[in-house]
Parts: sequence; structure tokens; C-alpha cells
Amino acid sequence: MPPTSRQVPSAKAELTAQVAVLMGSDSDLSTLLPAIEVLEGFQVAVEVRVLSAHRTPLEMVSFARQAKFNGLKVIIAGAGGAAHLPGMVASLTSLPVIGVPVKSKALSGVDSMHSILQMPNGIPVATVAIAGGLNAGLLAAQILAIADPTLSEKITNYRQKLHDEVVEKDSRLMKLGANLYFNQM
Ligand code: RP5
Repeated sequence: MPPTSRQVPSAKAELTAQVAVLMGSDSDLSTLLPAIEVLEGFQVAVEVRVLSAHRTPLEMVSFARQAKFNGLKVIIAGAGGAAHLPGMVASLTSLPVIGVPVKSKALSGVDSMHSILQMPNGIPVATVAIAGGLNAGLLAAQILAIADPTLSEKITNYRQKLHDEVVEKDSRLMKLGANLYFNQM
């Protein structure tokens, strides 16, 4: 009996990204890289794009309006300065948008943070800390994990590792004392 389409996963289905990581400029990439790496470490497929609210607004609109239709579940958007990308993308899709304020040269990212954080009622952006790319990736994974027990287990393991590292540091600190511990850091 020939396999049905349900039995044979299509190449497209396997490649469909669940999370988009957007940035206003390629100069933001180092801030967003931890998000990409942590998601890929959890085997979450990621689509990475440079889309500027100011320099390529029409491409940004087109991407955001198609995002849900293209199978994306969560969008991470990082930008710096007059950081309109996360809010504008959030205005164009009902997918959850996580904003990452990029540390700007002039104002150390406080401008980016306020631009992303101060959204009007009705159009939320979940804003992480300035340069908080890693937490943006983790938050996106946690959102996906609501409906994905395997991913949920990977996040639990990730947190267990964090826990174990701190316990190990604490016991080493108690054993060595603060001065010796500090000198070995
Ligand atoms: C923003 O302007 C970008 O998100 C970036 O953080 C900032 C500076 O961009 P570049 O001049 O480095 O391209 O749109």
C-alpha cells in the first residue's frame, strides 16, 4: 500500500522554522547569536533575517504579515537606538513577539530598551534585558514547550545544569575561602 502524505513527513515540514530571529541591522547579530545558538541547541528550527523598520520597512511588513501563515510560532526581534522593529512586527502579527534591546553606542541601550518596552495597550512586546539575547531564546523555547514535552524536558535539563554549576561553585567557595577562590577566578 503506498504511504499516505500523513506517513511521509515532507521536506518542507521538517525545515519549517518555528522561531524567527529578526534584527534591524547585521551589527545586531552578536546580540542575537546567543538566542540562535540556544534554540538550535534545543533542536528548534530558526529563521534568521535582517529586516529594518526604517531601511527596509516594506520587507518587514511583508515578513510579519506572512509569519503565521509560514508556520512560525514565536518571533524574536532585536534592534538598537530608535528600535521600532519589535513593536512594528508585533503590530502586524498576533504571534508572540520578544523584543531584545541592543546596546547602542550613544546611550548604552537605554534608548533601545525604552523604544521596545513602552508599547501601547493592545500590542504587547515581551521585552528582555538590554543585550538579553540568550533569555529571548530561552523564553521562545519555553513558549514552544507548552505544547512540546520533549522540548520541555530539554529546558528542565538546561536549568538543572545551571543549578548544578552554582552548587559546585558554592561548595568550592566554602572549601577555598573567598580570597583563594577569587584569585583562581
Ligand atoms: C538599528 O540601528 C539597528 O537595529 C542597529 O542596532 C542600529 C544601528 O544600525 P547600523 O548603523 O549598525 O546598521 O536600526
